[in-house]
Amino acid sequence: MSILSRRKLITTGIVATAGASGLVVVAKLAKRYGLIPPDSGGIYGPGETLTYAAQRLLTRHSLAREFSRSQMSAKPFANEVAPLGDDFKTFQQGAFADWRLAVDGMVARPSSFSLAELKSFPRRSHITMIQCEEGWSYIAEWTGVPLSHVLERVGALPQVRYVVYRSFQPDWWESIDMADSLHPQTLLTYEMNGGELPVGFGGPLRMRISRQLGYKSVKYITRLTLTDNLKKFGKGLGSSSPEGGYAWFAGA
Ligand SMILES: Nc1nc2c(c(=O)[nH]1)N[C@H]1C(S)=C(S)[C@@H](COP(=O)(O)O)O[C@H]1N2
Ligand SMILES: [Mo]
Repeated sequence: MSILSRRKLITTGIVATAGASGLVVVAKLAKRYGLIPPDSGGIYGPGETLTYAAQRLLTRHSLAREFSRSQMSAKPFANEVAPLGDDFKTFQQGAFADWRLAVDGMVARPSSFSLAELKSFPRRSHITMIQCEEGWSYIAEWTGVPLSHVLERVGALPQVRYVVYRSFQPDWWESIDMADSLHPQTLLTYEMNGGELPVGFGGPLRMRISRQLGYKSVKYITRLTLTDNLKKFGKGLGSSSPEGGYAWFAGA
């Protein structure tokens, strides 16, 4: 949590310097521009709103730092995941030929894509750092199709405000706003460091969110749902993270 709490400290510092009137301005702006995060209730709620609103007002289009090839980590660390089970093994034995990405919700054309189809779409790579909330990090090259391209392809409706993404592991699901969904570094990745994305790192398909902590980069993606309202998903807090005590917005 160190990065998050440091960020909160900085944002809180800015606001403290700006004085009480500054806080009122941020709250008003947040409301006016719909910058209230789904986990804005509870004791950390005002802090979450402040962090999210300030970030979106100041850095909506900013890029995560990209590194050079020589800075890539020699030994990236794959965080352990819960056992994937026999159904996953069956997919794996078939070289994931049967893996599908379903796209539904507020779209003109609900769709389902194979990996081969996703790989035939425009591809982008970036060498960025992934940081776990527990403190460790590594730098790797990620390659995949920009999420924005998939959204365009399925005909995202103009009312869409969030993309919910789900994993083969039902306990792992997240959502992001349109600033991140349309962000050029947000990729549905299928390659890492120039090779196939290993299962340990989320293969065959992993959402890579470059500007947020590692837990937003969910592994084993199976479904995207476009929505204007996060209340109907899980406990209504936007993702599984706030249900476990972590922030929905994890700007790193
Ligand atoms: N499906 C799934 N996605 C996941 C996780 C997980 O356990 N299952 N762990 C998350 C966490 S907490 C982090 S920090 C990163 C770790 O990424 P890495 O294994 O590439 O280091 O993946 C995230 N995505
Ligand atoms: Mo993590």
